[in-house]
Amino acid sequence: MTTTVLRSCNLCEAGCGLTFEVEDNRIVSVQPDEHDPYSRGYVCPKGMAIADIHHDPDRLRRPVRRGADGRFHDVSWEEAFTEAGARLREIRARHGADAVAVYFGNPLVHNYSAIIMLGSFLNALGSRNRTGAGSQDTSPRFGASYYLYGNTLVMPVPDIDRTDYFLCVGANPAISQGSAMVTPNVRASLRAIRERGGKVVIVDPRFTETAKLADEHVFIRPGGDAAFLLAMVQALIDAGRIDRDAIQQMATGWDETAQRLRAFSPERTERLTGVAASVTRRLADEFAAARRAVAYTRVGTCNNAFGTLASWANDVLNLAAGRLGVEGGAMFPEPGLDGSQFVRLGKMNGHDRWRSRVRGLPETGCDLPASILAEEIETPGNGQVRALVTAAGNPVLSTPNGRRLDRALEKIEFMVAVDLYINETTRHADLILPPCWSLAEDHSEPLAPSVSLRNVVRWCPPVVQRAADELADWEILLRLTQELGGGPTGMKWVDRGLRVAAKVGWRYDPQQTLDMLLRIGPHGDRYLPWRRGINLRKVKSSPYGVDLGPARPGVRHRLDYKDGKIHLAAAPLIRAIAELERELDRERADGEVLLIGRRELRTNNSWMHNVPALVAGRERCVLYVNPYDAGRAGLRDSEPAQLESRVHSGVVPVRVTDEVMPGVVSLPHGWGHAACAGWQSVASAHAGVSANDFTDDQRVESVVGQSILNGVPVRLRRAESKPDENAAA
Ligand SMILES: Nc1nc2c(c(=O)[nH]1)N[C@H]1C(S)=C(S)[C@@H](COP(=O)(O)OP(=O)(O)OC[C@H]3O[C@@H](n4cnc5c(=O)[nH]c(N)nc54)[C@H](O)[C@@H]3O)O[C@H]1N2
Ligand SMILES: Nc1nc2c(c(=O)[nH]1)N[C@H]1C(S)=C(S)[C@@H](COP(=O)(O)OP(=O)(O)OC[C@H]3O[C@@H](n4cnc5c(=O)[nH]c(N)nc54)[C@H](O)[C@@H]3O)O[C@H]1N2
Ligand code: SF4
Ligand SMILES: [Mo]
Repeated sequence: MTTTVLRSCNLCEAGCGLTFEVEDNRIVSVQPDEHDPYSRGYVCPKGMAIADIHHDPDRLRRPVRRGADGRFHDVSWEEAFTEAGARLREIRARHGADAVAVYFGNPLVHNYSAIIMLGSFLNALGSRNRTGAGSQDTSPRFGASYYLYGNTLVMPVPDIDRTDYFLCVGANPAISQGSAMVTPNVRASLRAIRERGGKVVIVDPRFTETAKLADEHVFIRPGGDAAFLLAMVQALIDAGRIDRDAIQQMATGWDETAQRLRAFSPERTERLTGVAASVTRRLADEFAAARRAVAYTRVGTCNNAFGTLASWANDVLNLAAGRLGVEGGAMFPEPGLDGSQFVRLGKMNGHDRWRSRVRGLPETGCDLPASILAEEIETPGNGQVRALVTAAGNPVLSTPNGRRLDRALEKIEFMVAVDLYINETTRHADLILPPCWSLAEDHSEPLAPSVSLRNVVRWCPPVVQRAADELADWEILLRLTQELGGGPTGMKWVDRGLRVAAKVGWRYDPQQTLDMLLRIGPHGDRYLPWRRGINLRKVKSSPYGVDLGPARPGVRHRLDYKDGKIHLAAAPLIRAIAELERELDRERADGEVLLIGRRELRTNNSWMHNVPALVAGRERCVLYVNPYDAGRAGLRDSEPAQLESRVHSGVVPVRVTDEVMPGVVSLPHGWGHAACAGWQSVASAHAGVSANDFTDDQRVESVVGQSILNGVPVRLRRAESKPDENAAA
């Protein structure tokens, strides 16, 4: 019998609607859901391939242990948990909790039950050495939000479906589908802006797929964004186009901010940004004159020099132009499932409450920057990291100077990975604990609602039933938590109660926590039967979820600050402005070349490369080089180049194109799969090289210490050998 299951895709924030046909617990087809009220039939190639992960013969089905010969052998779940628990407890007892580091990757952000249980696991473990993908894409945004609004997870979201002027800096939503901006079918939304007479402006060192859909594209030197955005605000001040009422009503610290901004005239910032002063002034005029306008910065500005300042400057620009908290501007979601409440409850709301041992980099929202991992493992002394737990992450390919981490992991005492595959990182693990693929679990986006102006809470059932011996991510994390003496909620008295209840057959399920978060959230029923608010039962009763209506204008209702104001002039930001000012006049080396990244529609960070449909066709791991730089280095199209940074020299295939600006080269991240030849047959046949072999773990952003993955100084010359396919270790 064929059954149909509706479900939103959990591979990225867009959450497109998919329709699955299932026969005898086998997925026989995946189609776009034309009836989904939000995505209306839009999906991307990754979503269409989501079931291929489920069917992939290379995906791990059973826990495995690495033998002395480097090969992996099946073990039972019981053996695996007992061994993992014993080793982690032993290392913690001998060297303290910080000796066990934890890295959690991007897919967990789309998995509510895993993220809830990760919190309990971290609680039970008690290590301050925790880090993850968030410290490579969003920590600067979290830091800016923490200081501006008092909460890391209060983020303004561009109201692109109502704006008339979209200034998009350092994001490529036509490919990424939008980050910290839930917008199903971004391309349609961009087209609609232009159709209603509005304008789309893209500021990017590459003429991107999004730029091709825009009215105007402006090249900017990597790392120039904070200066550019501050110059935009200064241009508004010069032109007398500041919305003083909005600033006065909403914020404190404007006078100090304005005083600091004087150094950032469009003329003075020109050298750092590469954006002509006349262009900056014209864009500022257009931004002020448009009926509705919004500025938006994302990952290209975040994993970059001055990333926190750029996120901050973006909000200052919106505020100063009267575009913050208004329709068609940058608005604040008040989600049914409220991430800002989650971080408050979990005591995650903060910055710089502790620092890493070796380099003294600060935590942001409880996470340390991922670039600390290798040095914390290598550097002897009190607090040295001896064990690592990874969950849904691949830091060897996704964090800077990946080869150093690769070498460090060879020597680590003990490592456990919760992952679907044996990959460049998990191949170092003593134990790999594979969850069932997410389609065998229920689904509700835990964090996307916090960055979505369409305030929808949706819950989706599993598409297939998992096999009897499979476990979900949350169950694996719960078992590890229990091995460390903790329980599912992380609250001692509740967990004690749950243990008693378990004796009479009552079973904990993360849906209970989800229900609780919905009920105590901004739209919840507060457990009062007479209240109209939401709970999980109501959410479940409708296949497309509950629509809680449009975002409210204003910002006050989203602030954690008691004075009800946005705080503009926090000390770390003021220090960063001073630092950036010094940078404005720094001489740059002649012929400087900066490496940036690239995402493509058929890639998802470092994984999904084992799906044949997603790696078919032209080679994707190619270095884009401007004809000017190619000429200087004597490079020709389709020939290999020797690419060299402070940390690595390797051979990469070249494409000569004026899509990138002179002085900038672009290589996508997430490739470099040669080391997985025995374990991922498809990915290793399309190995490519890892961009993060070249990025530098010692160069970090100054406020939150995030990895600088874009704007890495490199040298180029003709290569003698063939592309080196990353013959790792
Ligand atoms: N140079 C450069 N580097 C970058 C970036 C860049 O722009 N340039 N971008 C950065 C960004 S934004 C990010 S988010 C990071 C991503 O970096 P990571 O989060 O470290 O890595 P991913 O490539 O997303 O790897 C996801 C891993 O999770 C596994 N996995 C997938 N689904 C599941 C699941 O449901 N459960 C479990 N347990 N495992 C699962 C996959 O097998 C894979 O091993 O990379 C960063 N690195
Ligand atoms: N297809 C696909 N979609 C994805 C992902 C994927 O791997 N593949 N990953 C997902 C994840 S984890 C994330 S975090 C989001 C990220 O989504 P986005 O925030 O849209 O990030 P990117 O697509 O990396 O685009 C960043 C842009 O910044 C540009 N850039 C680089 N350096 C600079 C700079 O200094 N200044 C400026 N102004 N621009 C710069 C790059 O050329 C690039 O066009 O995408 C998500 N969606
Ligand atoms: S854009 Fe693609 S990956 Fe993202 S939710 Fe939609 S179908 Fe899934
Ligand atoms: Mo990301």
